[in-house]
Amino acid sequence: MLYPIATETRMLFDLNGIWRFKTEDHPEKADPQTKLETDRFMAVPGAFNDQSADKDIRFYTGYYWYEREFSVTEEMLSKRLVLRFGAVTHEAWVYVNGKEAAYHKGGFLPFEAVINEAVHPGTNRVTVLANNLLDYTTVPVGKLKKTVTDDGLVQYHSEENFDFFNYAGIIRPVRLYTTNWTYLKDIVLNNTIDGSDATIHANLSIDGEYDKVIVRVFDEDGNEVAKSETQANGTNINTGLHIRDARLWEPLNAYLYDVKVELYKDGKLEDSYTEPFGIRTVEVKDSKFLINGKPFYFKGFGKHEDTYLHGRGLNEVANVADLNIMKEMGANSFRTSHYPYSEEMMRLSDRMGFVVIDETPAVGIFEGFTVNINMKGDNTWETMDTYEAHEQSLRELIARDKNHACVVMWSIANEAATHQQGAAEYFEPLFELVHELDVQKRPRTQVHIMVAPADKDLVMGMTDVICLNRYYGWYVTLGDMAKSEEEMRKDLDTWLRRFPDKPIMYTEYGADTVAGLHSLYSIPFTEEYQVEVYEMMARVMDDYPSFIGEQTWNFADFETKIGIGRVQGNKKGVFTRAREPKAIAHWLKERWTRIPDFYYKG
Ligand code: GCB
Repeated sequence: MLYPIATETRMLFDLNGIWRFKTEDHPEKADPQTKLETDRFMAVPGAFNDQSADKDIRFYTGYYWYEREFSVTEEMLSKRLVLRFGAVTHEAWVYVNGKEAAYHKGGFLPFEAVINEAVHPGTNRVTVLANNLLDYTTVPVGKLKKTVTDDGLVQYHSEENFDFFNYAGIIRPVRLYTTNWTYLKDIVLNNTIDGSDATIHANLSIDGEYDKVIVRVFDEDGNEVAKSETQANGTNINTGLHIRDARLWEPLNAYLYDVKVELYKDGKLEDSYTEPFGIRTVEVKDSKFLINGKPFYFKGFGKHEDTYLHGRGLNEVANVADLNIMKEMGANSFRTSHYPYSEEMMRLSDRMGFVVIDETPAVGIFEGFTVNINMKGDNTWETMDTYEAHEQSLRELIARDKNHACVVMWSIANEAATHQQGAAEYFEPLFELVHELDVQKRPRTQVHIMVAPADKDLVMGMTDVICLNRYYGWYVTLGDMAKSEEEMRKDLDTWLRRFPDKPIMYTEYGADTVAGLHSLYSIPFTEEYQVEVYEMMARVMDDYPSFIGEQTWNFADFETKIGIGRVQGNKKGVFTRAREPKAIAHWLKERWTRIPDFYYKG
């Protein structure tokens, strides 16, 4: 799905801002015909939870409405008019002037609808009925309880089967855009490199009548460096664009070409769309992760889209600041734990040269998940029914992010019960699907949970990189560094024995740390203890030649559901939620600025 932009042929309008908001006890009687009666307002994009100063809204589970007016001109109506949502968590019905225009389930991916039939010149009304319910058929997974009161009122309680707060609402931008009736539906880009030259391969999907397609590639100075012209040939066109002395997209040294597509009919420009594209290769070979043929070492973080007041809502100031802070620390990468991040963050990562492991929202596929590792369930693949939602999220994620240079690996799930019977049957088709959908054939992983023992795991053999989340010194062997080190080595040795040719990396490790808490004796929750855990783990990581990266948990403290193990959220941040450094930030900066992005392990 194309990102909405304004061009010579496309208009773009912003529907962000203040919307009316209301919770809904009776969705079955929902009537979007009349204007929403409410005195509550919410800013869009943003989660609603932290905007109201009302505990009932903060912890609200159920259905809710958003509504606002927008203007349409005659000129807009003469075009194909599209209403587009960056994301609504988690299930949404969209009405335009009371008529259903779109439906989408899955809270972290975009959807859109053509609304010409529903609007008129002048003032129109867009209404969204949504819910934040998660159960055993959704990704993420939730434990949903439904009770009916004596007077027929349905009340929901949905407990997160994962460790972050279930922020909800219209969390990403809402936009209106136009195209002509002949338009570029999609563009899929890939590249090959031949010596110092490169070829960009473009596959275009086109709707409507056209007789000629021109594709041009511009370098960052605006010079045209390649051009192809193709006569009309159905709804799908493949073209190659040869670039001499191509500049490669490199980690933290990004170079983006602009691929500009023009569709013509009778000499008239019908559509123009520009996609930024970084030329690079990604490959896993001989236990190494190669970017542009060179062994890359991942330094960075698991993150969350989580900031004060915005909740999970798009916060571009935080995004820019976070990437700058990471860069300052010598980091080069992050994982979009535990759901697809905003399109704006992906574009920014392309631009700044951050290397991204792109994760689906498939988190919590583990019956009886708890944050203290004492999981009770062992029957995940019988009790959960997430396959359909999981597959849909993969299709939509790859459709959205396929062209990003920053994306070097797909994470199909975080911490599923990969040691329980049924796991292999569940994952096999998903791993295949990713290869089928991604023309760049990027490596794939499933991020592995510590309680699925290395010798019992049924899925990691399908991955290209063994990504492990490990909490030595925290959930296990707390306070005992010698024992932690021993266990960590034992675990890595088992993986190496099982998969001697696969690279291994940590996608999570860390310790909860309350900023400002200190101790002479380095006890858990103090800043000293966090440093001690990292020191021990770094020593071991450096000992293994096929250990190709360290992404800590977490970049910053973040909100979670309440629980006795959570002190106003998860405190494993290297930074506080306000992005203030803990002692570990200085230690990590020192380590990472010494570690090169390439050839660290030879
Ligand atoms: C994990 C999860 C992550 C949690 C983290 C923790 O393994 O992947 O979502 O926040 O552990 O801190 O418990």
